[in-house]
Amino acid sequence: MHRTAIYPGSFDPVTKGHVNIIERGLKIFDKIIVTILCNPSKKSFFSVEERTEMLQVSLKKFSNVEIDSYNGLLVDYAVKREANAILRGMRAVSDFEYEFQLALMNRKLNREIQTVFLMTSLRWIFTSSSIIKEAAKFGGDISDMVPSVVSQKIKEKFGPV
Ligand code: COD
Repeated sequence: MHRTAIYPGSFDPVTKGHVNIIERGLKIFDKIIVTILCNPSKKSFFSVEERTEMLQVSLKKFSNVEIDSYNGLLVDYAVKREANAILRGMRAVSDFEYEFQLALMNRKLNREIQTVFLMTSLRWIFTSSSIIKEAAKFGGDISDMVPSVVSQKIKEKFGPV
């Protein structure tokens, strides 16, 4: 059986923490579709086009990863793409409550699609797109926490880091 997972997120921007989850996910799934969706509680910094481009460059070494974006419900998208699972990453206990709510709501909306959680590598436990943007805004060096294309793009937006 061919197993496809959707890895959904804001990816605003993609970080090495996200890449770590994708690498781990590829040990379980034959294909991962990394999909940019709208999180209504977050105001996006990069456009969908910019985020797509950063994901494409950062993930080009993986042949069985596809990048996409969707405007709507995650479970509808998963059905449309005939995916078996939703892949999510866990950093710390602080992620748990939100991830739990999201997984249970998605299960209520569609009982067939399972959510699979993978733990990040210890190295990326404090890495988040939000903290990276905050540090970069005030001149902090975030270059080792994001793929080089992201570091470059952030420099263009905020000036040298
Ligand atoms: N290490 C490991 N995992 C990480 C790291 C890290 N350093 N950083 C982030 N992650 C994980 C996150 O825990 C998450 O699992 C995933 O990577 C993506 O993270 P984000 O922050 O880019 O994405 P989110 O959490 O904003 O994504 C939320 C969605 C966009 C998926 C959600 O809002 C959604 O599904 N929207 C569409 C509407 C919908 O269907 N909503 C749900 C039902 S109401």
